Amino acid sequence: TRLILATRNTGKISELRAILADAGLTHELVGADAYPDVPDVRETGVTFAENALLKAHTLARATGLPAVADDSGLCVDVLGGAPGIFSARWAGRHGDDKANLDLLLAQLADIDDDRHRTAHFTCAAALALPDGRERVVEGRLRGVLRHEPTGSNGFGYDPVLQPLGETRTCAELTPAEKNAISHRGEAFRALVPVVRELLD
Ligand code: ITT
Repeated sequence: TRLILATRNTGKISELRAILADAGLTHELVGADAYPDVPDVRETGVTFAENALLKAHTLARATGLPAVADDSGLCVDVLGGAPGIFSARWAGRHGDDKANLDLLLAQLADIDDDRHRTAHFTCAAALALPDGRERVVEGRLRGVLRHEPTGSNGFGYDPVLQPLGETRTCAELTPAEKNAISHRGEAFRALVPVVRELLD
């Protein structure tokens, strides 16, 4: 059966395909771009979980198929958890990774002590069925924020987050290395048994 990936973020889609395939999910995975008539979801929730559920329900209702969604972001301790759910549009324009990253580094420019540059990525992974049933789980990746972007893999804030216990940034890890430890990997590996239980 088909499972909709309720996202238009190409970085997420390629990670999700790998994570879900590695976890043994055999459903045909179709991105939201295959349904251009479905309008962009307004992310009006105040938590990652709420926004992930909004996206999953919108696509499930519109397509009549089960849908999974990812709402994620970077939470910086010294900024009180910002950018958080606003990570994709921190500098203004939605999805401008370069501008978001430059703004974040500028905001942290005066903080030299690594103990005050701690942050984590959070990912909420939601499943929604056309009949309204829903599930949501979360994953986290903790790390420290570098002063300069390094590496060219991944997307978003990957070039500045160095996971705890790593000497490389997320953007220097291979996709498989990142998925093995990432917030997205943790959340979607936890969602797979739930997908199996509800869909099979
Ligand atoms: P969809 O709503 O279509 O899924 P989006 O990019 O708008 O795509 P979000 O609202 O969940 O998705 O925003 C996620 C942002 O958080 C993303 O644009 C990045 O800036 C950041 N982010 C999330 N996961 C990340 C990761 O694994 N590595 C780096 N940055 C990440």
